[in-house]
Amino acid sequence: NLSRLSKAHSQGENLTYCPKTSPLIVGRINVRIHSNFTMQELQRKNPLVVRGGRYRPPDCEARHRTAIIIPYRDREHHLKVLLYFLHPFLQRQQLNYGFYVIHQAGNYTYNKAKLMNVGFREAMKDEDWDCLFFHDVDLIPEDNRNTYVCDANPKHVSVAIDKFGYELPYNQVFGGVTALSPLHYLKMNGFPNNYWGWGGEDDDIGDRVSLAGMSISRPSLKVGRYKMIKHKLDKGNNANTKRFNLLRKTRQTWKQDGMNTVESRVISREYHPLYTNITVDVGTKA
Ligand code: UD2
Ligand code: MN
Repeated sequence: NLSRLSKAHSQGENLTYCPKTSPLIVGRINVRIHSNFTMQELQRKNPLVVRGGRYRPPDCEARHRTAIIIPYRDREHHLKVLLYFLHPFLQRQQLNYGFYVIHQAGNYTYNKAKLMNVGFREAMKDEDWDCLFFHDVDLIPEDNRNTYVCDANPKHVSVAIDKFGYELPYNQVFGGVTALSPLHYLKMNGFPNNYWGWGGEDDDIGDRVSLAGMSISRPSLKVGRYKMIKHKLDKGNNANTKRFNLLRKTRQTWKQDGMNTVESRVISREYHPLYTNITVDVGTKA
């Protein structure tokens, strides 16, 4: 009886834990990118998702609390498609989850990694998440056995993307979708704040993982499969020509630049039915 169960939930009664492996998980998903539906229809398809894009399984206590953190600006179509696929995907894994869109205000050069630092800080204000999934808005998972939970080490999740022929493009790659626990995140001082424009920040983050004495874990190519929605380079996100110089210095800079120095101003926090939108002013290059 669903109404009794959700009542039990809201009253904080003890539900028993969900099984270790969710019986609802389906394997391979046939991802066909389209957006001929309205946001209202999408909400109706996800009746148990509550304000701000939060969800808990109705009939058992989730074993994992995962925040999805999406760096964002001007990708409305991609966000709609991602919401369409990711909500049911996560519900089938019986997770307690929250969906955060971190939107860079203004037209100044994009700074993805700094947005992620803000996303981490803001998400942790809401809940004691045990895992954070940093997730490009244009990557759609194709296998439901790719569980959105953390490993003992920082996890690079998007190992097999259609764009790269479903193979790892290079060994140290750490872009796309990654999963870190709050402890992992703080241990490596979060992400760099000084990468403006496209590229490099993902490799810096990968370097931080090893500089902080951790290693990269990965799912199998069979399960860590994604489709990237086709796109061109965005306005305001030209290739960062300084990236090679910055990358040479990560070893010297990672402790002085990161989560401990992120300066930004949250302009608004909006609780949409299927996600929380945080609009933030990340400033400009020094
Ligand atoms: C790669 C990485 C990505 C990032 C980027 C370099 C993979 C699979 N992905 O993606 O994680 O390291 O290179 O910076 O390796 N975004 C917006 N609006 C913008 C610009 C960016 O929303 O105007 C967000 C959005 O979530 C997007 C992400 O930033 O998915 C990465 O940007 P991209 O998709 O242009 O970069 P891409 O595909 O080369
Ligand atoms: Mn992309």
